Amino acid sequence: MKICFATHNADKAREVQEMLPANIEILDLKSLGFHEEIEENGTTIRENALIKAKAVFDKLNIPCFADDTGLEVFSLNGEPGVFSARYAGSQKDPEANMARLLGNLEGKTDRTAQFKTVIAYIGNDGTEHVFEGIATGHILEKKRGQQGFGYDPVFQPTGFGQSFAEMSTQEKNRISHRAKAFEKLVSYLKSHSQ
Ligand code: ITT
Repeated sequence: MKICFATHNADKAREVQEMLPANIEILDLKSLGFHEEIEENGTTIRENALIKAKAVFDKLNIPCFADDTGLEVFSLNGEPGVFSARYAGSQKDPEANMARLLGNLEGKTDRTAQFKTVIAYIGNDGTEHVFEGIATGHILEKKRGQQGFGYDPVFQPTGFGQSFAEMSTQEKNRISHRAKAFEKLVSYLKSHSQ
């Protein structure tokens, strides 16, 4: 069974492949000759994941999944959410995004937040399935740590004394929003590929 992962990132595709048995083959967009930019113009993380998966399924006609992730801060009404990558502008600069976030939280006592990953999967017959992974935590007053990417230096997961950026990749991957969503997808694919 061949399944497309709607990403241009071959490393992401390899990571998922390693979680799956050999009868399921994960192909990224490049290896399928899909080079178009997909416009992520949804108003939610879920919508964007579905937009990406549908665009690729419509073109390639094989089972396909796409992921989208955002950071939701409760006292900011869920911001940056679907705008996480370009919170401080189209240059998608993580430092500027974190600076804007810390600025917007100045003076607020509630700093609770969650990372959310949504994976949209479209099966052979066009049916849609959605898998969600959440990591709860809070936004720190200041950046801490050098690992990871994006908002990791300002996010401390619930039950831990370290920010995501102070954890090793393996530690973060055990508890992350992305890992949880992919575990759900993988267990679905395993039980539906016989
Ligand atoms: P693709 O859609 O091309 O995969 P993207 O940059 O849009 O890449 P995501 O949808 O996965 O990436 O994430 C949106 C933004 O949220 C991303 O730019 C980061 O700033 C942030 N982000 C996502 N996952 C994160 C994580 O695990 N830790 C910290 N920040 C994260």
